[in-house]
Amino acid sequence: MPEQKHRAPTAQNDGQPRGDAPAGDDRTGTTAEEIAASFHGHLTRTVGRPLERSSVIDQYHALSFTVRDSLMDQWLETIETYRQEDVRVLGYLSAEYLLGPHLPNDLLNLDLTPETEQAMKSVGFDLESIAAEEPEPGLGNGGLGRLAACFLDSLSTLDVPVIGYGLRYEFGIFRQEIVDGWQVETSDKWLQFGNPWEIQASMSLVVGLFGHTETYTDDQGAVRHRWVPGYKVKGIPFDTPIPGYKTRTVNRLRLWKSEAVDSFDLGVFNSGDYAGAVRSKMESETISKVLYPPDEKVEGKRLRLTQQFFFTSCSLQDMVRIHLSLGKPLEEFDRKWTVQLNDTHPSIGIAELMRLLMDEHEMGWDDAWRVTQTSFGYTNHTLLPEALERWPLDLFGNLLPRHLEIIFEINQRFLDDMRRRYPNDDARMRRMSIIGEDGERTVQMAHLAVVGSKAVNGVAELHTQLLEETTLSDYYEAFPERFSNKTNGVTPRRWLMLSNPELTGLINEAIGTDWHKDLYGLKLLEPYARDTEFLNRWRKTQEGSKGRLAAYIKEMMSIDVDPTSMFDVQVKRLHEYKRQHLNALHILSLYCQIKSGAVKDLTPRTFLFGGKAAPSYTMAKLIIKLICQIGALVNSDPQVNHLLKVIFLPNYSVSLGQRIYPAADLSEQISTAGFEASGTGCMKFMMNGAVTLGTLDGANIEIRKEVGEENFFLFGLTAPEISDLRHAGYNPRGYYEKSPLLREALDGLRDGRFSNGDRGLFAPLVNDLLNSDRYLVLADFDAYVAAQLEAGKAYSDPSRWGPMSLLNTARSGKFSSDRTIRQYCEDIWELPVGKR
Ligand code: 26V
Repeated sequence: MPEQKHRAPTAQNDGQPRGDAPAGDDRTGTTAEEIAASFHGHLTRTVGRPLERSSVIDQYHALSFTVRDSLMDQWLETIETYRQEDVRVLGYLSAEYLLGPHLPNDLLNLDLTPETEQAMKSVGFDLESIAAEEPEPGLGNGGLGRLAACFLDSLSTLDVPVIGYGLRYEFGIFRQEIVDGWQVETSDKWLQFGNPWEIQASMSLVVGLFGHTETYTDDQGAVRHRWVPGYKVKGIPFDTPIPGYKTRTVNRLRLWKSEAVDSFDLGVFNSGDYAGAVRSKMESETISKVLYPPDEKVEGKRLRLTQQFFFTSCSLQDMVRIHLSLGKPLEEFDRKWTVQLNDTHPSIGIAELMRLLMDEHEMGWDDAWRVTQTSFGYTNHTLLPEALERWPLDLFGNLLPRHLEIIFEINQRFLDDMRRRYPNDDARMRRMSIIGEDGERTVQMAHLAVVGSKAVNGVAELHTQLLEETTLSDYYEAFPERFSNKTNGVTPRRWLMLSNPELTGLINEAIGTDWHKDLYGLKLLEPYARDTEFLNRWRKTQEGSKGRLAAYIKEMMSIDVDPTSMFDVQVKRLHEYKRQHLNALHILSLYCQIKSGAVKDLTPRTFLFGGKAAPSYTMAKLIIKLICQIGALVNSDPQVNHLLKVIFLPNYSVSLGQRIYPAADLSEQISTAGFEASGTGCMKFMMNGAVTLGTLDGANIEIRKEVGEENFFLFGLTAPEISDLRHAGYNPRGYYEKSPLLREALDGLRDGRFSNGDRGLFAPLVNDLLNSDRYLVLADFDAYVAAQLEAGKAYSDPSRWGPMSLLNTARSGKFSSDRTIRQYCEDIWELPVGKR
């Protein structure tokens, strides 16, 4: 749909200016006066508060309803266009969406920010303060969920028809507080004051659980199977409009809430069992209650599988329902729909679509398999073996008995086929089976996803290569044509234009605005890398962002940081493979060197950290404590604190990220090579002009290729070197003994020098590093210190740093999620991309 700022034609409004129509009657007007009138209308009629006694949260609700009105017209128009053009649609299945605040983003995409600012001013309010009231929908843990949100933005911007499907968690990712240096989790009640961005659709679907299966003969004498569930729950859809940037396309995100089929058992209630009467309601509602952190162990395992099945079944039933309502035969399901599995969480969908087609719509196995297998695509997001989902057979069969039968049959037919291709190769058959037989028997969801999909992809070049060579090598050998790489990307709307309006203004001034929809257009900035005057403005702009972050730190944590110091930032989930402790050990080493007088003229640095640790991940929580402990030590020491500051910013989130990326000088991407599938934070830093210090891992490799090796600080072992080292036998103690800096830092930790004499506090961490060090922190330490030194030197010379920073932005075009989505559309989804 073409770019157009004005209102959609409606029955009352044919798109022509309406002359004397009273202001306030049209709720989708785009002038400041019309927005103010609509806002006023919502404040009084929808929220029910007079202007003068309204709270900021009332104002936030009224303004959100105002913006939503504009979205709804375009939404209806989009749906009508899709219907008339009978378009192919992407069903994107994801257990997580980390959307971030809607209001400022939707205003940007609708191109209504200046008018809305003016409208709010005209009624005596401030848009920024109103927007600050929005609770962030934190329906994800990290990169995987944020990627899904960036994809939705790009899909709408490129006019691609999609329904994003997921779970409407009542409690999103926990809020993180830091108490005495330790992470403390509190629940995230993001829905407590209502959510103006969602609309409950007036329908529901039923999902079965537990029970047994039956075989019967139908009227035509055919033998059929059916599932008799022991328990049923209702799925209620809540839709959120997803506008594209300067296009009239508004797609939908449909999130499912679970409810009891009968919310209240009156019979049981009348018999006097009051608690029993509400129990089933509570159990049903538990399904969409909480977002799981990624490392929960046995507890909750069944609930997690239930969540996955619940939202996947609702979503597929919804697609089938829409398909049939269009009068289409289910044999053509795969022509109308392409279904993407965002990791294995929704991969039970392969068995569920088979069941829907065969048991509920009487399709034969071969047709159902053809439709299923050509409908699905699977994206893998991690190589960590402990993160690959495997369900114990008895748990799975108890909850989903019919699906287990279908999976057994898929597996049998698949292995029969493989046996014909690889005769007498039992070892290969065992490796490829969907049913794992090592120890406890399991259903291996990644195997099901590969067998049941037409396309499999990794999320960065190295990651895809490692998938093909290691984790999924047997499958790659059998079906190489199914595999491809789709390097991740991030939306430049949220991560540059919205979060860094100052830099955006400077770029627009220099090269115009074509880059907003084609990020490769940033290349036009390259000549400015030789323009001293422009580089000065570039630096000033970044210092402005650093100043604002410094003010935020002062307000939240009462700590002064110097905006002219180098901002060295690591923000991401806490995990040992991401090696926040490598960063921390380096800071400790600098501290020791300053104290001993070995180092005097250091480039002043502010080390910033942020990120959440999974609640049961003890080592990750200890690493947070370590960072905070170092912060307490360093920040209060007058001998050191003019050179070093260490800040752990609590409750890292999308909105906090938007404050941090524009203020970063150095982007820490220091995972052990081969472990970070892609990383997407690295791309947000790069777009905002931060220089990367990193290993050859994930998307870092491609960032370095784009920006040039002279504009990237590289260190550390490569993935093949690590594999060789492990084979030869890795001995972390050897590195400890050889490196005086490392010895000083680790010994200090062990002796309690940094923890007021408490020798036990960091012992688990030190012992782990010295005795096993699975992520090779010690092997990479000296190289990391050297790269840090080099980065510090470069920063202290503005004539060197300025061009580096600018070229990072100029060469970040590849890392727009628009590019990623175009590749999925072309290679996997077979979907046309709208005109730019
Ligand atoms: C899951 C688990 C579960 C068990 C314990 C350890 C652990 C560690 C990580 C995970 C994450 C699984 C999926 C995920 O979030 N992957 C991330 O996906 C991003 C988007 O593709 C990508 O940029 C990140 O590199 C990748 O970690």
